[in-house]
This record gives sequence, C-alpha cells and structure tokens, in this order.
Amino acid sequence: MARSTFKVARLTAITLFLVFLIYKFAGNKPETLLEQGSQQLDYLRQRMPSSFAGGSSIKEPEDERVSATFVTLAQNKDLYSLVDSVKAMEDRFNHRYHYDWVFLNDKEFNDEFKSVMTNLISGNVSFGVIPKEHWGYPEFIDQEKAARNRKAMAAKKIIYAGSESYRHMCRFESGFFWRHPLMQKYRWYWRVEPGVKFYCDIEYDLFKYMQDNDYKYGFTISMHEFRETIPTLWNTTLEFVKKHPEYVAKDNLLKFVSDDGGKTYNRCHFWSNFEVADMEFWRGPAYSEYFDYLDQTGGFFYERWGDAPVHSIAAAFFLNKTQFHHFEDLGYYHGPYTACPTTQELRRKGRCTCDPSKNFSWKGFSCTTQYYKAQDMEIPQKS
Ligand SMILES: Nc1nc2c(ncn2[C@@H]2O[C@H](COP(=O)(O)OP(=O)(O)O)[C@@H](O)[C@H]2O)c(=O)[nH]1
Ligand SMILES: *[C@@H]1O[C@H](CO)[C@@H](O)[C@H](O)[C@H]1NC(C)=O
Ligand SMILES: *[C@@H]1O[C@H](CO)[C@@H](O)[C@H](O)[C@H]1NC(C)=O
Ligand SMILES: *[C@@H]1O[C@H](CO)[C@@H](O)[C@H](O)[C@H]1NC(C)=O
Ligand SMILES: [Mg+2]
Repeated sequence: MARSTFKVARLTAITLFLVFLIYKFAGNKPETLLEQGSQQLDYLRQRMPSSFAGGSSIKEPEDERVSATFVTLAQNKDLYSLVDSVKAMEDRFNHRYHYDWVFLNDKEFNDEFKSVMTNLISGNVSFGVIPKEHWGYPEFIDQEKAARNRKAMAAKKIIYAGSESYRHMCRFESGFFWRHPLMQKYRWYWRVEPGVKFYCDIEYDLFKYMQDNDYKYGFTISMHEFRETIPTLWNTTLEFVKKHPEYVAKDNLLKFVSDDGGKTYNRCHFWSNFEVADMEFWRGPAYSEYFDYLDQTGGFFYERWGDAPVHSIAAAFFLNKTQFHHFEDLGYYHGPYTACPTTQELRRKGRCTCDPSKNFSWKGFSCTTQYYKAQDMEIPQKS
C-alpha cells in the first residue's frame, strides 16, 4: 500500500516537472507550441501546397476551398460497395474540407441510397438523374450495326463487348458528366467509383493543390488499353488533329500516348476511375469539338471506346505537359490494381495501409514509366 502511494507521488512529481520544462522552453506561447507540432510535417512543407505550410495564422481548411466536388456515377445496387469508398474518403480527406458530392444515375436514386450517403458525407450532397440525351443512342447511330458489332466483339471475348449500358456509360463519362446541371457550379472534380479504396491519409487540399500548381489533370494509375476496343480511335483522332492543328498544345504530352511521333497509339492511358481534373478543359473548345468529332463516327457504339483512352489522348494532345500530375502519394485500389506509395516519406509513418509490394505503377502493363519518360522526369521512388 505505502509503496504504491509513493509510486504515485513520484510519478506526479515527474509529470509536474516535465510540464514545467515544456512551458519554460516553449516560452508559454501558443504559437510556439503549434509550430513545434507542425515541425513533424516538415516534409509536407517541401512537397505540398503553400497553404499548408503556414503556421502563424491558423485558418479553417474550408476558408480556402476551391470550386470542387466529388462525383460518382452509380446505380442503386452499388450502394453497399460504394459506402466503404465514400467513408474512406471522408475519413482520409474530406472530414477536414467538407467538399460536396454529386451522385449521378441514369435512373432515380432510391431513398435508402440517398439517406445513407447524405448521412455519411460532410459536404453538401446532391443526386441527379441523367437526361436521355446524355445516355442513349443519338439518332445517327445505326442500332442494328451496333448490335452486330457487339455480337462479333463478344465472340472474341473482349471485356464488356456485349454490353450496351457499358457503352452508354463510357460515352457519358467521355462527353457529358460535366454538362449535368448539378455539375455546373463546380470547376474541379474528383471521380470516385463503387468498390475503390483509399489507403493513405490525405493531409492537404488536393483540389487547391491542383489549382495552385496550374495542373489540369491528375491521376494515380495508368495502363494499356485493350487493342480490340479501339480499332479506329487513333486514326479518327489524327483526322481531327489534322483539321484543328490550332488545338494541339505546344509542349504537349504526345510521347505518353505514341512511341513513333504520333503515327500509332501505344494504348497508354490514365485509368479514369480515379480522376482529379479541371472541367474547364472538358468544357473548352478543343475537347468539346474533339468529342463531337469522335461521337459522330459512332465509335462509342460500333467499337467500345472507353472514356479513359478518350480523355487521355485528348489531354495528351491539347494540354501542355506541365498541366499533368501523378499523385504518387495516394494509395488507391480499383480492382484488380493498386497504387501504393513505397517509401517511408510517402507512406507518412504508417498513414498508408496498403502493401507496398502490390504497387502496380512500375509493372509491365502500367504506363507510368512511359509517363515519366514523356515528361523527361526522373522516375520517382522506384522500388
Ligand atoms: N447509373 C449507372 N452507372 C453505371 C452503369 N454502368 C456503369 N456505371 C458506373 O460507371 C462507372 C464504371 O463502371 P464499372 O462497372 O465500374 O466499370 P469498370 O470500372 O470499367 O469495370 C462506375 O462508377 C459505375 O457505377 C449503369 O448502367 N448505370
Ligand atoms: C452547403 O450549402 C449551403 C447553402 O448553399 C452553404 O451555406 C453551406 O456552407 C454548404 N456546406 C458546405 C459544407 O459546403
Ligand atoms: C489507320 O491509318 C493507317 C495509315 O493511314 C492505316 O494504315 C490503317 O489501316 C488505319 N487503320 C484503321 C483501323 O483504319
Ligand atoms: C501551353 O503553353 C504555351 C506556352 O508555352 C501557351 O501559349 C499555351 O496557351 C499553353 N496551352 C494550354 C492548353 O494551356
Ligand atoms: Mg469500376
């Protein structure tokens, strides 16, 4: 009894002494204490946006938010594969910023979907139905030809070859999502799909980081497209570019998508289930006219053009290469691939929970090595 009382007294004395020391050396000023705390984040100061580097005037993160929203295209049946993705985004990032979230669907979302998502998300949430003109066959499409081609492609076991809805989805993501009335008030978006995972805490405002650095398109995973889904996409693109040389950026990223100066497509593209990008680019004349040009050929239906190669090829031609950003600091999964930071610096002392050996970025089917070559940049943190 006596011995344990003594122990408690000794502990208390030591604690008091430590508190005294902290106050003495910290000068008892709250700013100094805050600065000490933020020293742990020194590496972020070097890499991350300037807004995060300040220590003297503490602002609520919302004060500096940019015009941005999350956007998810989904169906009611996706609710419970989507909740984990949304919850992870809230826990890892959005609980500090409260960005809005727009859900889009070709049918009405039901009440369960709406209430689950509204309760989960810290920003304003809205639910939109996609207008028929953005999800369906344009009148110039020969639907019998489309059906014949689907059958022929399905016989060759090409992924999603037989699906009509997948083609409507790809065309919508290629040419329409930013035209939805609910998207009009935003400039930046972050696309999130059902079933995706986020493995790292994101401790800076990634939208603001894009805007402050003049980036237009951010990605995590890149890879090669299946050849059979896009037989005429490249030639159609070249026709457009020949008609509109004025849209080709001076310092473009053509080397990412072509190994022979533009003659052929190497099938590299950014995996668009993750995208953080500036809708001003999609809304601008170069991309709008490019999309219309592609659309009138019917390739979204007669072949199976994906929104990923369409976005990537357009960005590679019409943006300067300084306007792209690879988020090497994000841990991300969309089946079957993972992007996972491999260095301690990027893993931020355990705030990434993915297995670094699963990182797809430098594997053969990925195009991220090609991306760094096209940028004339050294490959970072390769392991
Ligand atoms: N509303 C709606 N969303 C769809 C439909 N098909 C796909 N999506 C969404 O479109 C995105 C891509 O579809 P997904 O099935 O994930 O294709 P994958 O990632 O290419 O395998 C996801 O956000 C889906 O929820 C559809 O018929 N209706
Ligand atoms: C949600 O919208 C309301 C009304 O426009 C606005 O006052 C509020 O700040 C918004 N909330 C967030 C988290 O942005
Ligand atoms: C694309 O164009 C090249 C050269 O102009 C031609 O050789 C090739 O057959 C074309 N491919 C298709 C699928 O039209
Ligand atoms: C690309 O950079 C050039 C100057 O180097 C500039 O004139 C042009 O507007 C830029 N293009 C885009 C799409 O921002
Ligand atoms: Mg998906």
